[in-house]
Amino acid sequence: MTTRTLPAAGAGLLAAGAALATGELLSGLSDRIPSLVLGVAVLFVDETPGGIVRWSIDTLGASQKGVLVAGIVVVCLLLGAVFGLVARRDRWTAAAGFAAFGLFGGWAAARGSLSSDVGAWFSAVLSTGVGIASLVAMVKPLARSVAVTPTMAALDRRRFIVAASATAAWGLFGAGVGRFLRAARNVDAARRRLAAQLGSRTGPLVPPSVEAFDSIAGISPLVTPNRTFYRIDTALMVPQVDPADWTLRVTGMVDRDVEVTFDELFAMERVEEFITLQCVSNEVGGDLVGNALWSGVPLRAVLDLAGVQSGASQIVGRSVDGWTGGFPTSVAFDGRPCLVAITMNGEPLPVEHGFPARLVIPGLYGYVSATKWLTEIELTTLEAFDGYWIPRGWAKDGPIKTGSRIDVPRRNANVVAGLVMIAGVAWAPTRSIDRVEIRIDEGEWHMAVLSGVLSAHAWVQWVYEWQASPGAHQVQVRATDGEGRTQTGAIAPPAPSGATGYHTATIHVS
Ligand SMILES: Nc1nc2c(c(=O)[nH]1)N[C@H]1C(S)=C(S)[C@@H](COP(=O)(O)O)O[C@H]1N2
Ligand SMILES: [Mo]
Repeated sequence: MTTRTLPAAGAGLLAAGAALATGELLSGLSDRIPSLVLGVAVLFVDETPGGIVRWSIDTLGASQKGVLVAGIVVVCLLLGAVFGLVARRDRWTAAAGFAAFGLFGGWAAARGSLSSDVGAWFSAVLSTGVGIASLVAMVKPLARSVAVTPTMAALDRRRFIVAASATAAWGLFGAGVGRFLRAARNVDAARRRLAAQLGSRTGPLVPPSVEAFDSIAGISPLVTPNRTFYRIDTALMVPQVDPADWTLRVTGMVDRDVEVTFDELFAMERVEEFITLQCVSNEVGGDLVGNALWSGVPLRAVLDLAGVQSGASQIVGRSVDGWTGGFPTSVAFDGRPCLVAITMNGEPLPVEHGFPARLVIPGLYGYVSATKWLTEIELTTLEAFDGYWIPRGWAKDGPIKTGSRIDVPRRNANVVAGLVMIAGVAWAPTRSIDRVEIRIDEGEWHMAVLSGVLSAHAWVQWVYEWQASPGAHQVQVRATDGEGRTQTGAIAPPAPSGATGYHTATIHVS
């Protein structure tokens, strides 16, 4: 360990930071240039075995993305430090290390379908160049300072400090400005314009004829507000899709390929429906489920423009970032309101929920059906293509299982003996809910009272008034769908086709 170990490692770290920041700055300057860091992150999500991705999505949720990106940056900086140490002896090897890294970043970013390959490689070459140049500028004076006079050593020290400061400043500038520019290039303005075009809704979302139990403290509202609606997707950066540049193509086993612009879609007749959407990863009692009023063009109408060929047994939705989900063609023609949705609860789709258009298919888990940032609908066969999650271990079919959840009292809540409200929601999209029952300490099942019904595809709220006696009690819920089938009490995990079992809450009564 020499006195120059730390400066050399620091030089490498700063050079790597400057290289990454250059990439961020370039990606901020143009839509056509992808972020190298995000490219690597996407590669990671795409190529790790299903279990790891699933684990990170389940356990880290939305913050998973930030953690992944931060991890990649840290690894890059540490590798830069190693290259810095190497550079003391051998600048060529260090430069080759940077180049290899740039190559990897460029390749990862070019794989992504969101921007151009040329943009990715341009960014990779320039970023690598900045990294190598700044490393050399810093290491040169470091390497020389062995065999010179004290005055020259002092001069070299000054040169090192100047080069290191300039590199650090560039890194901070590039990263900061890059992120700022990227944030400024979002589609909020386009979304506001669409909102104005749609006009404001008059009246509440829930029709006056439908009784809601929203006044029960702690119950899930009958309609889930957009800002609290769960979000699940593989997108590391929410795709910013301007309706002006957007088209929807219908391809594959169709009589003619069609491509509709947003204005053309907007001009088509729209329908609206309350539909409960659920993620297959939702645990019993979990919150990856929500109910919204969606409006859009019936999927059928869009398919009819292209003419679906007989034999096309699967409809695949593809997003601008390449994600896919597929379901049987029959679903689009069996009468349920499948939508190419453009609004959610009376507003344009929030950007995280698929602006400007997404699929909403009643009765199917999101992973096989609810393609956000939709850009292509491909007709194919069930055998010929598997959507994103299928090779990662999830079932090919994804019908939503009948579910019910206790919202209040909260788990492990303390309540006072006497009359206690037990309340929650229950859903069986396309089949509707017939009844909800409650049992205490595995006793008899008791009928709960149901709220009004928004649609056969939407959840209902339920409430049961319980005469609670002191002690710890176990409360369970089960629902029966409109076809007379009651939820199973058999416990199954979310993978591969959705969790089952009764939601159970332990309640302490004093
Ligand atoms: N483009 C894209 N669409 C997607 C996904 C995705 O990863 N990418 N995830 C799906 C999954 S698994 C679910 S559960 C729903 C969630 O929709 P939400 O985020 O609007 O609640 O979106 C579906 N659509
Ligand atoms: Mo999901």
